[in-house]
Amino acid sequence: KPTPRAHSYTKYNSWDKIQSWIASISSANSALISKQVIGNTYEGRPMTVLKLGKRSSSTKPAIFMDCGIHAREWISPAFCQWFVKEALSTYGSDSQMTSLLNQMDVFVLPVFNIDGYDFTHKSNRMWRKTRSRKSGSSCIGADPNRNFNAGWCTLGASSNPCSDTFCGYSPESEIEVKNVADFIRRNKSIIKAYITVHSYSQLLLFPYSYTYDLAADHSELLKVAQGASAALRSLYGTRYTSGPGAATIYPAAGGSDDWAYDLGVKYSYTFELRDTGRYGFLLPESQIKPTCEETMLAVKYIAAYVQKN
Ligand code: ING
Ligand code: ZN
Repeated sequence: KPTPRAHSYTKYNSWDKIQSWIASISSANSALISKQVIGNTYEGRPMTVLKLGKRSSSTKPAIFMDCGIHAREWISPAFCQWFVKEALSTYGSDSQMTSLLNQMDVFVLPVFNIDGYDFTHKSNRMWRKTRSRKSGSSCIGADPNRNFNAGWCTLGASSNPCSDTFCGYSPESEIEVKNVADFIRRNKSIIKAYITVHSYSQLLLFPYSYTYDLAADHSELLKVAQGASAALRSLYGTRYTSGPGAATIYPAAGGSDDWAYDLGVKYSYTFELRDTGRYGFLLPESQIKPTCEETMLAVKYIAAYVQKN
């Protein structure tokens, strides 16, 4: 058995490293973490959701968070790893984290689009989509954030399989999307918030992106987003803009946050992490720590709000 080496939270880890980390962190913290495979990716890699929270005799409400929907947005999986580490290391000392994990569970999917993420490490750093194939097209993959069943393929998405925003052949045609949607549907009664982490642009978005119509909970979603952005900014002065996706970034149908919201998950947010374009997807590793630290404040702000509401 090889000597275990410490996991680095300030590097962009390969899928192989993240997979070993998932196994070791959950076996070393069995009082606070359990894991479950929600299905396999197109290429057969296991999609593992970590459940963080103190064991309880009663059913707890939960928050679901995913990272790495898009392959090239490397800061996103780095944040999910950071979040898990911070949750474990501050449980028992940070009163907010302790109370959160006592009262709620947080489901974390560290890498949603594992096949794509692996491909960006081995072949094409700028790949965005999944890696699924279909006979009749030589182009590979669909955009998982256009493949959810929310105004599917009506706006800001392409029906051309060669496009980077290809919506797929049908809603949930991508197995990764189906696995996550099935998990959230199965746990619909306990999931109170959905958080999905992307990069870049420094935005905190909420529904809708598939229409310019305002969500029924627009003012509350905006108020919470603005509070979270202020918390984030308090650490290093990083400025985030909050608003509904369509008006704030661009109209785009088939996104996960819109789908979760329409399913009934009221607090549904998309983060677009650092930066605003200087490095873009190629954010230097030196920015992993400050980006994750400030993002923790925003996620904890949302979690605390959801916990008391
Ligand atoms: N941005 C998101 C994208 O999928 C988005 C923006 C958010 C679209 C929510 C739809 C719904 O295009 C990035 N950087 O991926
Ligand atoms: Zn993205």
